[in-house]
Amino acid sequence: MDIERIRKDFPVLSRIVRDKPLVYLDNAATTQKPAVVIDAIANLYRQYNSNVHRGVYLLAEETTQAYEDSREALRRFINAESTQEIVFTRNATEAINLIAYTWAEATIKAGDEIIVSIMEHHSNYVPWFRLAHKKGAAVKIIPSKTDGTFDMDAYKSMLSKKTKLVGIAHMSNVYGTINPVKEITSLAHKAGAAVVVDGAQSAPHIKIDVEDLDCDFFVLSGHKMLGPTGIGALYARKAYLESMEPFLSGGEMILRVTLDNVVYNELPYKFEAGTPNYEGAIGLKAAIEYLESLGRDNIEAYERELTAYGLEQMQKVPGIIIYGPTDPSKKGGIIAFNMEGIHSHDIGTILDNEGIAIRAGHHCAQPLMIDCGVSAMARASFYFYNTKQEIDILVRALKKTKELFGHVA
Ligand code: C6P
Repeated sequence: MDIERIRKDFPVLSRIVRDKPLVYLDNAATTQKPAVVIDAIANLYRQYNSNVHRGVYLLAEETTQAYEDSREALRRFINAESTQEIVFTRNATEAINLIAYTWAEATIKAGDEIIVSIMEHHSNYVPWFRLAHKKGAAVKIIPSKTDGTFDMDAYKSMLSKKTKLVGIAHMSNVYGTINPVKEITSLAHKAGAAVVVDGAQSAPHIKIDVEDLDCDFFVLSGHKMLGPTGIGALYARKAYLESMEPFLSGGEMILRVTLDNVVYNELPYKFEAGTPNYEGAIGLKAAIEYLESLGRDNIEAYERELTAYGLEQMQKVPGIIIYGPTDPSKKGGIIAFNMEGIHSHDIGTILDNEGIAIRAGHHCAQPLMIDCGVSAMARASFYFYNTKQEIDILVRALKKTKELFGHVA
């Protein structure tokens, strides 16, 4: 991994902000885009733009082909069996809502139980909470262990015949914990429950094999893996998609409409009503190819090294409190923290003055904030284009923050 060369592929990384070189450490929120992604989108509009699956002219064929090539790229990326199992959505949130409003709506009954972990992003919590409320079902929350890892014993004790669904983040967007989803899935299946894996944070960083994970549903967001915003995906086993009612209806999702009947389209189009975001899909394909060209094992290995270095260096900052595992083998490149006596928004503002972009707030994971007894955290999150030098800049700025607020703490 020649990081200096790789960084040149990302135009925004050479920006100067607040008179300092940009240090972008908010990759869990969204990632920056390489020129190949930007160019793929510009090229679509300059060369061949048309609607997909409709026209019979050359431009329409080209755009349709590019859109479907993206589906195939994503199938390969997560090792799904068939492109019929890949539904394009706006993002991970929409993919989870699709499951909630179709399969879960038809399946979950009064007295049933849905199990989620305390680490879930609101996207994998609120839809289940709402559904349970509507149906008279219950949501059970798996705690995490004191080191921020998944509590397997607690999970096992919650599983029962009542469990219909298990929703689990593959990688926590706060703790960075990588959860043992294969084991979680296997236990859920033994109890007769379906499993939704939220891969929004894992797909950009670790190799995904939905066949091996054996999950029923897997969701991701393109913008977190170098792709454009507004494109994400739902992977679902074909048998599930076949049994599910459409989520949205209108154009594209039908095969035939008569005066008194509607025949739904084949998979996956039954779930893609309206003109899809083919621009986003085409950008996402370029992102996937870029990630594959770097080598996903190389990305994983480099990020593990970066995370280990970040944990080691950040722990040296006086008064810092780090949340989640401090063992780099148990997590991805996400480090959430607070500093004694300093609000995370103040940390974010001071770092911004140094050209450093991090996120501060509740990270759309308020149940976890409550569990940690805080209302907010600061969070640095890395991607393969970050460097140890950038972590040094972050650590220096954190020490400066501590000095500035020293009298308060
Ligand atoms: N987390 C973060 O800063 P969308 O917004 O649909 O692209 O992704 C939702 C989502 C779902 N699951 C997990 C684990 C996530 O981290 C996110 C998005 C961002 O942490 C934005 S809130």
